[in-house]
Parts: sequence; structure tokens; C-alpha cells
Amino acid sequence: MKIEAIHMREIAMPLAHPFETSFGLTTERRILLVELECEGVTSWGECVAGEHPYFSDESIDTAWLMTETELAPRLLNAEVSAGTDCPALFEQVRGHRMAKGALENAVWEMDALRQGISLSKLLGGTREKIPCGVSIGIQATPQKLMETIEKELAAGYQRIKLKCKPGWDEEIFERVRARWPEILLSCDANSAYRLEDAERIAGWDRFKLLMIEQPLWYDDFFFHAELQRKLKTDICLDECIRNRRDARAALELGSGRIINIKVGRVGGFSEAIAIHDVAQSLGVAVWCGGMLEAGVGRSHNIALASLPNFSLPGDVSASKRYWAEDIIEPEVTVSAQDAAPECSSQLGRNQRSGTGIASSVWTASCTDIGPDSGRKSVAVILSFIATVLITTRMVRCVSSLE
Ligand code: OSB
Ligand code: MG
Repeated sequence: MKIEAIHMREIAMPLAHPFETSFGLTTERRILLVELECEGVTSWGECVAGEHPYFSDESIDTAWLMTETELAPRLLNAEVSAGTDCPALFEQVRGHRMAKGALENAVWEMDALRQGISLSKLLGGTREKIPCGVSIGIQATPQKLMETIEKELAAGYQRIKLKCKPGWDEEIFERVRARWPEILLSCDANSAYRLEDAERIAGWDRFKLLMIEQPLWYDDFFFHAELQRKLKTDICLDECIRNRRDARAALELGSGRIINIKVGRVGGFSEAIAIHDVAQSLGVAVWCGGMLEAGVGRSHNIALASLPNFSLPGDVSASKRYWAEDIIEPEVTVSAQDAAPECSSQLGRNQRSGTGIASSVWTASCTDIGPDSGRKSVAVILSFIATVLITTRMVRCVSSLE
């Protein structure tokens, strides 16, 4: 495949509800999308970097700069046989994994489109059913949180993850557990704690959390191992796992017992798959994280989550949890279903007239979720050809570096 043109666009997307984590409040996302062209086929990638470098050291502005000046020029007119060729193309540029991931994932999507197979299949996906959970931000009041949890459980989500920080932790877990003693419950600190909190965090074993995500520094796994030794609850690593070597080192050190794989954080599908494989070989479960993606990134996450070792519910939720209107059509939907759902696949082309934007395909297989004994389960429809609708949200556009 020779990549003949690359287009970069920034769009602005207001979140349906503000999302608060220990590192800040997000009310609107600025999203960098890349579009590739090759012999009449168009494919897309979404960069997950936030507006500020608060989750990692990348931001949309650093990603834009690196994509325009370093990465896209390396990919443009390059002869690539598959997405797996991208890491070597980009190797000279250190870091900037979220920027690299957007381009690499667009190459994988291009490959799937040209071969006429689903992205899930190309990635090595085997699952037709993907367990889905939700990540719930810090709320204005505990009461508001309880209402939100109630709504998400009613929608069928299988795991509730609570964002936490000092001041929004044990009292909250206490209340939630008092009301829902049995649900799969986890928390995500986004690096809000320090070693002096270790004894207090060890006390959280009483809440029977499925995991505690990234309690300590974003770039640490040495001290996470020290903390993990004091806990019965599993630590899940997110921010600090950048690649397969980190995954291996962290798991061998005992820094955690679960890994959250985010395809953007690790620089694209090639590395995400490698981390999945390392974890699998060590008998460690992984799950698919999210970064408040719009539809392009969301679809890519779903395809990734179809790999076999993604055995825990991911932060893979419906478009409407985040957006009044997503940028893909159809949107990612999740429907509560009783018992084993049918595999829904829609393969029609949905073209909304007048947008002037090319359409793109995500075919994964389908969907649904998890354990079940009469409980509701959730289906994500992930086999579709979606149109990307972005004209009304465009902030800037650079067309191709041709
Ligand atoms: O740590 O998983 C995280 C959102 C932004 C940045 C970091 C994280 C998150 C989430 C949201 O938890 C997950 C989602 O997209 O649903
Ligand atoms: Mg996290």
C-alpha cells in the first residue's frame, strides 16, 4: 500500500457530561483525526491525546506538531505492507506514542478495508462478545454518583469503575458497597496517591474491589510493586505501561496483576497486541481502556477488545454516554439484552448526504457481554460501515502533505 495522501483535522466536541478525574475536569474534547488515502480507499485514525498533558506528556498540540512535521512525512508515499510496518517507520522519533498510534491505526484500518475483512479479524480478534464496563467520573455529590451508577447498571454494564482521589475514595466506596455489595467494582486514581497512603489503601481490601488502577506516579512501577505487596486487591497498571518491555518488567516485578491496554497510550495496534501477548504468556488478564474517544477511536478500541486475552470488562461504552452526536454513523450503541444476545451486524453503508466526507469501515464482529445468570447484558454493535461526520465541528485542517 502506498499512502498517497494524509489529511489532519482537529475537531471540537463538547462532552454530554463533564468528566472529572484526579488530574482535572474535561468539558470539551479537542480531537485530532487523521485520514489516509490509498487507491481510492480512505481510512481514519483518532489521536487520543488530551487538550493538556495531564494524563501523559502528550497533548493534542504536541501530537499535531509531531504528526505534521515528523510522522506524516515518514508515512506519506511510503510503501507499507501492513500496520506492523509503522513502528519501524516512526522509530527515529522518540515518544509521541499517541500521535504515532493515530497514523498506525489508520494504516491497519486501510489494510482491513483493502482486504475486505474486519479490523477485528486483521488484529487477531476471536471474541464475538465483548464485556463492557463504564468509567464514572468524580461527581458533584455522592448522591449524584449513586444515581449515575444506578442508571449504568440498569443499562446492563458489567463493571463500574469509579474515578477516585484523596477526599473522594473510602467514604464513596463504603456507600456504593452498602448499596451494591456484589457488583464488579473498581477504582482509578490516575496517580493521585503516594507511598504514605499505602496503609490506608491496604484498608480498601474490605471493599472487595476488582482492582485499583494506577494509584501511584504515572511513570512508576517500582513503588507500585512495594504497594502491591501490601494489598490483597490487584493493582491495575495504566499510565506507566508504554510498551511490551514495560509490561514484562512490571509484571515480573509484581507492580500489578492486571493491565489496562489503551491503544493510543502504547503507540498503536502493533504494540497493543504485543502487550496483550506478553500478559497472556504470563497468565495476566488485560482489558481495553478508553480515553473519551469519539467514534473512530471508539470503534478501534472495540476491534482491539475482541482479542482473546481481553477477558475483563473494558471501558468500551456507547457513543451516547459521551456525545450528543458522535462523528460516526451509525454510532456505537450498547443495548441491554436479556440472556445471550444475537450477534448484530450491520453492513449497510450509511451515507449522510451533504457532508462531503468520505465514509469509512469498521468491521469487527459483534458483541455482547459477559457473565450471565438472568442478569442483563450489554451488546455493542461493532460490525458496521460508518460515515465520518465532522464538518460542523472542524477547527483546523491540513491537507496532505501531498
Ligand atoms: O485513566 O482510564 C483512564 C479518561 C481519560 C483519561 C484517562 C482515563 C479515562 C477514563 C475514561 O477512565 C474511559 C472511557 O473512555 O470510557
Ligand atoms: Mg486509568
